[in-house]
Amino acid sequence: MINKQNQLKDEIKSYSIEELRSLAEEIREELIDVVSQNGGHLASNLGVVELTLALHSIFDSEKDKFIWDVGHQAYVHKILTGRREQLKTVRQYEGLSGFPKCCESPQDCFDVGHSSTSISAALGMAAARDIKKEEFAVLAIIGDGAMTGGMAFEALNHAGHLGNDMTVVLNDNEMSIGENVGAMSSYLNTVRLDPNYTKRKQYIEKLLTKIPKIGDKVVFTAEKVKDTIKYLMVPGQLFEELGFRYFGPIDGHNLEELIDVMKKVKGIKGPKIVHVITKKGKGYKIAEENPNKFHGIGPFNRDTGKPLGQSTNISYTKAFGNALVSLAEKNERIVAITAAMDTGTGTDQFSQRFPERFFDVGIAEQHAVTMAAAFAKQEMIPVVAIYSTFLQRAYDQILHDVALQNAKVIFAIDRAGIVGEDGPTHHGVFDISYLRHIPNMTIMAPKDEKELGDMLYSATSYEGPSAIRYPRGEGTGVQIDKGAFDYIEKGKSELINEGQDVAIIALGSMVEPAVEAAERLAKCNIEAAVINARFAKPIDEELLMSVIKDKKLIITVEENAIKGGFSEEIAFLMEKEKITKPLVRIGIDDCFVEHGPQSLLREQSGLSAEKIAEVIKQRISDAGLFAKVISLSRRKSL
Ligand SMILES: Cc1ncc(C[n+]2csc(CCOP(=O)(O)OP(=O)(O)O)c2C)c(N)n1
Repeated sequence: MINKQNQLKDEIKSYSIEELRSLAEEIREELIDVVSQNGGHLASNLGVVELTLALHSIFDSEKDKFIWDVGHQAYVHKILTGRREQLKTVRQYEGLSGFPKCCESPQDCFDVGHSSTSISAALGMAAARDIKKEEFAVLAIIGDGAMTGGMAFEALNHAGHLGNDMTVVLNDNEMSIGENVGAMSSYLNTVRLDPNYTKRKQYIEKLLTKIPKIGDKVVFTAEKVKDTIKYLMVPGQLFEELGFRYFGPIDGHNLEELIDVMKKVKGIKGPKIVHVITKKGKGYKIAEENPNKFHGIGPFNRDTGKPLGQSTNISYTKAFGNALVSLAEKNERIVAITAAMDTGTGTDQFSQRFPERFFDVGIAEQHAVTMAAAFAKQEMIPVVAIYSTFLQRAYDQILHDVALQNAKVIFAIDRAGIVGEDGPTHHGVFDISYLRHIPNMTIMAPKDEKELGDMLYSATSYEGPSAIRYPRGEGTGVQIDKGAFDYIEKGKSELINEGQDVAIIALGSMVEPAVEAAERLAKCNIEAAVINARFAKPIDEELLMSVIKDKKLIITVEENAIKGGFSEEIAFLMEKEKITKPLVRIGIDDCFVEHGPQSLLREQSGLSAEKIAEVIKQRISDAGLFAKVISLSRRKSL
């Protein structure tokens, strides 16, 4: 895939600073062009143009390991490592991934998409290198947002202890997706705000070397003095205490300074941290002024920054945010917790309305869940809003801290199902599987955005933990009366269509295509009953049994991995009730779904109305289930 002849990373090693500067400008233009057309992570990439050029000027990514944290900011790295031409395909189906991907280039040495993994990965590579007595540099490039994640702290702690040669490049733009939170962020702020820091540090270090070392007591005192002065005067001391040599803060848009420091760092062994200050959205005024919006964005007009393509219906995220605020207005026990994703999860509205009941914990999903369990123990009603894919991080906390104590925590699981262009690191197709087997857990999925509000409302009066999973994107456009909710009894499904031949049991986002599939089948004289399951657990045994007992074929449809998914619940029911009718399970196969448009990926995974109808018809015909259908199945289209 890589154009070996023309890798910019090799060419730039002989570039003057002037040439690098003009390349930086060219790259910025390309980034804005491509992302305005394809969508993607613009602001973070614009912020690391000079940093990436400096790293590639000094290190060689064919030998040295560049490990990007989260990986959303690696577009410039892709441009420099033989993928400049292909960048226009980024995030498109069969095009470049929006994240580092080893199968795309050997210079992407570690697959990523989730936050705070880079220092662990760097340490593993450095330790392996040292055992094998090889020689290469290892760089973890991590943002200040990703630095709030527990894994980053765990890895720093361990790396300082092991002492392997590696460099952490801390790309500090004072932002996570939105404003960064936490004590680490405040700490970095004190370092960042001290313009005379470097000069003072050099002066103090010179001074300290002059303290005479005569006799134990004096040495001890001298060391104490050194420590105290250093602590007071060296803002990077926290990292030094952890066993890292600290360099910085460095202007991340000053190529000379960056290159100079990278050269120095390359010559020093052991764990090092280079603290680089960058500006998110640098060079594109609209993004600089609104870095949150341009963190991850769909296609937009590059002159105005306005998104292209208007949605007609409100999104599930927005519907959730609205319902949460309405409920919290009447119930003071409701608190909302998010892990660095207030806008993404729609909790931003809640945060403005009820700041004292809102908690953005940073990129710390595990902590978010345990904190929620404790809120529940104190009779509060915590709503934890986290994307399906990121909640994977907190499996043990859900099991050990929430479910085991039957704590009433409500999980609002956004982006459940196929998300589209962000690809396999972000598809939320495992949450039913990782939640279903946990005792005490209730799992729901609404058929539309109104039902999402009803489920949230109902969950506030269920006992124990519940999870509501809903997809990325627009709702169905159903009418919602603000603040008016219908109670859904726990475990109660809804029969949408009667039909005497087959039963389609659909969950959440799959109810709409299932209804459409039934309409297609009806044209072929196949009568399909459609059930809106609503609950993946507990299931509505009574209603399900009444519908499926006399059908010739039972079909389940879910936007989750088939393995461990909702269909297993139906299979268990059929086994228990000794129903031997054929069961067709439609869902995500045992594979990772690649990136591309959400609708295309759904179609390819067999989750469109057309595909559902085709499979049912095929199955009926293969098994010769009933005569009227066999003859009809010879018709070409449904
Ligand atoms: C475990 C996990 N939680 C949440 C996210 C969503 N996310 C992607 S980037 C990001 C912010 C990263 O901020 P930072 O590391 O400072 O990078 P920047 O974009 O500011 O350069 C978040 C929260 C994620 N990728 N992984």
